[in-house]
Order: sequence, then C-alpha cells, then structure tokens
Amino acid sequence: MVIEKYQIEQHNSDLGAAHQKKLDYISSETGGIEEVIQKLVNFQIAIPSWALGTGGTRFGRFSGGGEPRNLEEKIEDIGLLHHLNQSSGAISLHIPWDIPKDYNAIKSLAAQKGLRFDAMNSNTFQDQEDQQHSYKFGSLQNVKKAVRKQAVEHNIEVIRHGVELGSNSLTVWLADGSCFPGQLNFRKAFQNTLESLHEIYAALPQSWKMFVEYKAYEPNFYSNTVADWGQSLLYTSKLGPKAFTLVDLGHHLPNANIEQIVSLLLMEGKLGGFHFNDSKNGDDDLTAGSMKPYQLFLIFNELVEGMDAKGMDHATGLGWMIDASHNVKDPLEDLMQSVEAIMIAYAQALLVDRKALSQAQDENDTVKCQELLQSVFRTDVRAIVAEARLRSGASLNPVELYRSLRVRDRLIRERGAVTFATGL
Ligand SMILES: [Mn+2]
Repeated sequence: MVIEKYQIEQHNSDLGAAHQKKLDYISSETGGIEEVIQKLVNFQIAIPSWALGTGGTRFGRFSGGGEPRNLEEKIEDIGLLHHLNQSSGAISLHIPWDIPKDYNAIKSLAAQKGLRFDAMNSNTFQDQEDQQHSYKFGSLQNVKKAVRKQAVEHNIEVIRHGVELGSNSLTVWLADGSCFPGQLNFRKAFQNTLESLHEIYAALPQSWKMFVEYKAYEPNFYSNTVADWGQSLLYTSKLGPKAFTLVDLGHHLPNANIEQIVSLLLMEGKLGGFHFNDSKNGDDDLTAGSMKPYQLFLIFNELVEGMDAKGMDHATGLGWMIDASHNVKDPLEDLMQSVEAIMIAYAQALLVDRKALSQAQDENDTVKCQELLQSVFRTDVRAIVAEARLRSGASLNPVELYRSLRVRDRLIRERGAVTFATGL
C-alpha cells in the first residue's frame, strides 16, 4: 500500500493552525531555531529489517498481523514510515535473512521509496540449515579453525551482497563468549577473534567501514568476547582506520555511563555508529526514549559536542540506526515513536548553550551546569521537530495519520493476520 501525497497534505492542513501556534511560541522563546530545523531535516535514522515484525522473547512471540513476509515488503514498510516522517531514509539488512534474489529489482524498489542501504549485518549467532559447522561454541573465536573460516567467509559474503546494493559498511555483532568459568581461555578467544576480524577487514572495499558492536552479556552469561567498549576499541584499534566501535544502548550493564563512553570514543575518532533503543533491565529492545529520555538527551549532548569538536557532519559522520524489537506494540508505530524520541533528544542537544556550559565547567559551577542542561531538556521542542517534518513533506503527526488511515488494517488485509517477518 502507499500513502498518497494529498492525504499527508490534508492531515497537515487540519493540524496546521495548532502547530503554528506552538512553533511561534518556541521561536519567540528560543534563538537559533532555523538552524536546528535544517539539521533535523538532514538527519536520517536507518531502520533495521528485523524491527518490522513483532519481536519476541525466549518464552514466546505474538504476531501483530500484517507483518512483512519478505524483503520487498520490509522495504515497503520502511517506505511507509519514511513517507510519514521523512527521517527514516535507510534500511539495514541482515544476512542471511534478507538475501536479495534480484539486486537490481531490490535497488530500484528501495530507490522508489527514497531509501538507501545502510550497514549490512552478518549473522553467526545462529546455525543455518545448510551450514556445515555449528556456532554453538562461538564463531570468530571458535577453537576450531574450520568454524572460524566458515564464519569469516560468511562475513565476506555479506560484504559482497552489500557491495551489490550500494551499502558501505559492515556491522559485526558476535554472540561469542562463554557460559561458565573455565570454559574459555580469554586470551586465545580474543586472539582468534582478532585474527578472524583481520581476515574480514582485508576483504572490505576501500570506501567501507567495519563496525564492531559490543554487548555485556547474553546469549553467553559468563563472558562475552566483545563485551564492552574497551574490548571493542582494542579490536578496532588493532584492525586499522576502517574499523570503528558501535554503541548499542541496550548492550551495557545497568547504570553504565554511556554518554561518557560516547565522548571518549569520539575523541579517539573510533566511534562509528549507534543503535538506539531503551531498557529498564538489560537488552530489553524497547522504544528509544520510552524509559530514560534524559539519558538519551545526555548522550546526544555528548554526540553534538564531540562531533562539533571534530568538525564532523552530524547527518553523515556516524551510522545512526534503531535496534529494537519487542512483543507488544505495532512495530511501525513503535518505530515512529523511536524516531520522534531521537529527534527530540537531538534537537534539545542542539539547543544547549555550549559557550555558557563550557564557562560554567571552567568555573566549577556545578549548579549552573545542571541548570543549563535541564532547562533545555525541559523545553518542549516537539513543534521544532514537527516543523522539520512539515518542511520535508512529511506529516505533522505520523502516528495520528497512520492510525487515521488504518494502515495496519490495510496491511493485514493484504498480507494476512498471522504473518511472521523473517528474522528474529
Ligand atoms: Mn545492536
């Protein structure tokens, strides 16, 4: 299904007067709004192919109905999303779940929807049917050379698919690790993993980046071979200039100071990309900003400060992606909420008075520092975010329009009530 331009225009016209009132108010209260709007217009967040179906837990999975059944329908869903918000102009594929049958057909479908191909994701955390060796005891870290070789070859195959589609980065997330003390020689596991990553790195095209994503625990519960930012940074430093650390918000132990991690990785020129989500307990894969919006703002505060210090383009300097998938919401509504939360945090971070903050820091004026950050965090910037959408030709209120057009009902009619998206 497609959303027609006139439907968006009608919706925007209905909401236009109320929106303008809010925008006028914030424009009168806050300076520099125009620049913020332009940055928001440019900012795009990639959607992973696996976020379009209802996620699940090891206990169960409940289909929401009308889920995309193949890569074409996943692209169609992200196209709908992008049409509604004009901020989701990229798709991130997972191999082997999303192997295209016809590269040109997939490329032209994505182009029609205004989408580009973001980072490619490899998968060595599951065994596939036709696979010779099992990843039960790890992939790139495995004590058996033949298993490592198979995992390396899979990653190189993922790069090949990405080259065909015009992607320019590979994200490697490993489930490798151990469940029990003594199971693994940590040093050997690290060295095996590094050697395997080197082989994959050697296959990267010139313009490509490799992102090494870390995760504190799960599915392994005693050790993870890329468990934290320090370990990821060790790998990426040893690999070379095309290797970067990727931060997934849900992959930290509770109370980790993610904003500090981001700041230091940026300082080292080793922060490559971001996976947004939110959590209460661990890797909960919840909607970005649904639990800890202040933390999301503080992270963006460091991102903006750190990227500006390096003269980086906010929109293209890092890979931005949502990585969330849970059991209870309509996935498209969930993604719209995530994108909105990210845009709000980004807009607020852009409004921080950097000069005043830096001065207050130099004067050890802790109270002033907090005032400066929290006065921005407590500013309602939703009209600025909506204005950026309006100027891009998107809808003022994507969730409301999505609901009034009964998009999910139409998708269920087209695809069926009990469909399962491929992947998780
Ligand atoms: Mn992730």
